[in-house]
Amino acid sequence: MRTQICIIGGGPAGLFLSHVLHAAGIDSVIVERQTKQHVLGRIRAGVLEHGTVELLRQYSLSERMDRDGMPKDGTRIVWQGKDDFFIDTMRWTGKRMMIWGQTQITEDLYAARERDGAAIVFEAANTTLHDITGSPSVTYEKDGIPHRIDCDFVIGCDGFHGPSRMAIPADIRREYERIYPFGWLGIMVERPPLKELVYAYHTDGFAMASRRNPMLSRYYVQVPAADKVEQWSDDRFWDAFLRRVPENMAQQVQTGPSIEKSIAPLRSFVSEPMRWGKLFLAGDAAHIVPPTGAKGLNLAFSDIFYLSRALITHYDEGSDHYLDCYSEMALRRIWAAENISWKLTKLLHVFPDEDPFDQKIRQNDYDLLLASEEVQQALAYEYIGLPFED
Ligand code: RFL
Ligand code: PHB
Repeated sequence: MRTQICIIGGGPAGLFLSHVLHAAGIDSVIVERQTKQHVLGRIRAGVLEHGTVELLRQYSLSERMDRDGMPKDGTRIVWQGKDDFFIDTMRWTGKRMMIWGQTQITEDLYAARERDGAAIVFEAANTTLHDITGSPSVTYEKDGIPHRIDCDFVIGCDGFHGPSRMAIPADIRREYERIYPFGWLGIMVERPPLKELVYAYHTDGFAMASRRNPMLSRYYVQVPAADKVEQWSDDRFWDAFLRRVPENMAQQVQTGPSIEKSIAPLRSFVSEPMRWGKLFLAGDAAHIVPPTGAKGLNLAFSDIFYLSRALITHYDEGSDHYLDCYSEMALRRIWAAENISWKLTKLLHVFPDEDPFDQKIRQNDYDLLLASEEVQQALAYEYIGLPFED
């Protein structure tokens, strides 16, 4: 088989790229390791930056989001069961975010790609990249039969564990990483959510309240990295959660049985550069943020904004200007997201090895936030996400 662009990975990054390229008349094939049901079954992101919302609108992917999504103008931080503070993104940036699940975005992307007759291979095994600096191709096996796709470019949208990043020689890759000694235990509950998104700092650990729709709530608590889901009954989860938020808030939480429960490890990671020869990386394949800033999915979309523009300019105008600066441009936004995600993680989580000095610094960071409008404005600016560059 031959195509212009071979995309490895049918998550949000790969699907959105193939959708945008199709709108510009550029051919692509997506090679995905899992079944579609598996991809749609992952429960992940929930908060979209203003820029992501606008991108979805621009590419006619927003009908359900604009109908059923919940506009969001900030996030509440509660502190040791009492003081609270609102990251007022609307006041300081004039921009509106949206609570809308990654699952629904992925469903809409699959529906759009299938409507447009996309080529998507599911359950592809042993996906391998070849001749990346010459005439690239991708091979895989499906039902035990080997296949090969020749292409102009390979785009690695295959998440943190995929083969694309590893196809870049080790002496070219520079990797920056921080692994946190805790994870987030998340549950989904069929009960009305709290009115606002809440991040809670407590000496027991971080907790958070979010939602997916008026009858579906999403809650998280910080747990030690080695914990297993089986150690956390629903009762234990609710005990931990309710202790970490103020009493008046705890009274408003409608608890119930979980319909999903999972633990996500926390990690910060960036691999540079995001290009090697005719291979380009996008989304979690190149970078991971801890979920505290709600940035991961948004970064996947902003990478695709830059990369699709670069590929379209290559085919339409014969210019490689944007391809040549893709990695540098995307990385500026990625490092800003790494920075705010790390800062919020440090502010809101308990580290097992922290000492009284660390605790004083954390308290001072929070006090400064309460006291200074300049600090509040800076946080809102970072939280809403940087604008895209021309
Ligand atoms: P994905 O979604 O991991 O998709 C990669 C796809 O590649 C496939 N793949 C392969 N295909 C072929 N051959 C192989 N060898 C392959 N290996 C892998 C995989 O099966 C998969 O389908 O990466 P992508 O597209 O870059 O999207 C990134 C986002 O999924 C991720 O950044 C977000 O979910 C992060 N995230 C959040 N981001 C936000 O912007 N806002 C949030 O509120 C938010 N909350 C979260 C989150 C992530 C979480 N977890 C579980 C890590 C909350 C949580 C708890
Ligand atoms: C979520 O709704 O799952 C969510 C919201 C905000 C975050 C992380 C996750 O920072």
